[in-house]
Amino acid sequence: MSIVESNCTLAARVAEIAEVAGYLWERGWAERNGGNISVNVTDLLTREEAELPALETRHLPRRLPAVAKHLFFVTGTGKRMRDVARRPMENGAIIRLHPSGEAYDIIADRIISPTSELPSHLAMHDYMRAVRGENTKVVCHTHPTDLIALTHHARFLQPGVLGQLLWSMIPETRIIVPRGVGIVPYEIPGSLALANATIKALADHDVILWEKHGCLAVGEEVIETFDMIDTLSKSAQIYLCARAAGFEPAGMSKEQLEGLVPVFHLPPWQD
Ligand code: 2HA
Ligand code: ZN
Repeated sequence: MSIVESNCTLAARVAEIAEVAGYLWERGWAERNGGNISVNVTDLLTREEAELPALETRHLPRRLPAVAKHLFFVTGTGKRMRDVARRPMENGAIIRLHPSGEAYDIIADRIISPTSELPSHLAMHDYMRAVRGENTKVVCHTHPTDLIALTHHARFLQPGVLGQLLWSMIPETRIIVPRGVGIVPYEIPGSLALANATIKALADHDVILWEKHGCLAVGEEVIETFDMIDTLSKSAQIYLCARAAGFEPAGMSKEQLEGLVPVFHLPPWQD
């Protein structure tokens, strides 16, 4: 029997992940096996479920003390988001970190190898747990065409430039992504260099763009990470539509952007 058949709280969380996986595919952000999702589910498993025998054990490239003994749902390597949407437990796995934080067990439902980005995701969960506390449970990575296109321009790789531009396209972006976007220069997918640069950027942002690769968002709920990326993508589309129509969009003025801060209780922008 699948673990989600006996645990309706876990089943509800996995259903949310499946729903968002479907959105990533429908948006055209998840070609083939593009993208990956991990969610900390430690609070959702019973003691007996958390102690299920290891189906397989694997070592991690570095010790992650803040998530030792934690449990995660992670999408599988080589798995397609459109398949995660339909059959999440056949395209993802529940893993448990060892008390040492140096290895993990795959415990349910079957041996599905976690995403190639697992060491990066876990390093981010470890960082978030240590720095932000227990509520930031989700890491979602995907390949939004419009946002990736913008990372191909040197001007947008300068700190703050793309974040300000995307904010200035519609008021919602400033409100829904109040900490703006971080930019990480190109690194090999799945590498620790990419993970380390991303963790640095997460100190100031909830959404990070990886040059010529994709987007990564962290949050409390998987739907919240989707909403942030979706809103940024909307801004990118408005910018690109205006450029395709032959003009540079005016963008919201500094005053218009600053007017949102007290109304929506937003953190002010720091250059
Ligand atoms: O999981 O998107 O970055 C496939 C990827 C790697
Ligand atoms: Zn990717």
